[in-house]
Amino acid sequence: MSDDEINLSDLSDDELILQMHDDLYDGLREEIEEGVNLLITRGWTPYDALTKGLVAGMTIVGADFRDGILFVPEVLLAANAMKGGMSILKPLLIATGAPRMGKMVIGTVKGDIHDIGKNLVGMMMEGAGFEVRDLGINNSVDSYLAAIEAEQPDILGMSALLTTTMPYMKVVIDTLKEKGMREDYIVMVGGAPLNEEFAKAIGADAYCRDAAVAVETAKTLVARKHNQARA
Ligand code: B1M
Repeated sequence: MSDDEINLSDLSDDELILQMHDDLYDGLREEIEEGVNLLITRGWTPYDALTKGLVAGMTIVGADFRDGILFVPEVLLAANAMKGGMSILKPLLIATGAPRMGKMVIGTVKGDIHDIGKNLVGMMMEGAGFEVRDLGINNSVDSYLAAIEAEQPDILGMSALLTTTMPYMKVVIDTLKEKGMREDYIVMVGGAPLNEEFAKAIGADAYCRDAAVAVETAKTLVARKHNQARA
């Protein structure tokens, strides 16, 4: 290690978080993994490590991407570093021993390859006791339909990060309606460019601002669905 290299374990928690934001920005996967491990050994909850260390760092990357300061290759490196950190947190988020809550099929819509947020939602849902079938990115209507027919989930979750791909969610929902299947599933949607109004307009059951909201919404809507089924 050269003299000017930073030893992450020498940093206070606040300094470590700021350093992790820098390391995420620079796409340094190993450093991010080390930072996440350090936070966990210092007693941070996986959720706090995720939101304060990784998600907050990715917000800075997003702003500079928007402003033309960062470009796709750099953002890909940042995304790769983020995934490194998430892979450490995933088993910790899942290992809560939560009771089985229901099942969700989730995927990013056609034309869209953003998957970090969707992966996060999947992890948090698993951590809350949901069984999750992740369809990955770039899903066509047929892909969603095949998965829900095979899996018979309680919830269909769709993610879109682009204003050009978010309308595809309506295509999926309209197809469910045409096939008389819409009422069989709770449809939850999310992604940075969406909002409540959009979700309502396309006929989704709920818009989820983030992964924590997705979990709470899923719990509420699944409980309501099961109560209706019993009535
Ligand atoms: Co893209 N990209 N990108 N990108 N990218 C955005 C989305 C953008 C806002 C950047 C910007 O300009 N500021 C912009 C979209 C603008 C717009 O549509 N108006 C943009 C663009 C333009 C593009 C390209 C077109 C760039 C280009 O090629 N010129 C291209 C498109 C590729 C494609 O999809 N066809 C592109 C490519 C990429 C990379 C491949 C480089 C990379 C993706 C890597 C990956 O995902 N594996 C990338 C990234 C990383 C981003 C930003 C910087 C970060 C996204 C992210 O991971 N955020 C993003 C800027 C931003 O969003 N601020 C940007 C962190 C994540 C935790 O948050 O995904 O919002 P998020 O998920 C949250 C909530 O939204 C919610 O919960 C999550 C967790 O809390 N949520 C759900 C998400 N999905 C949900 C589903 C649910 C519920 C909740 O279901 C129930």
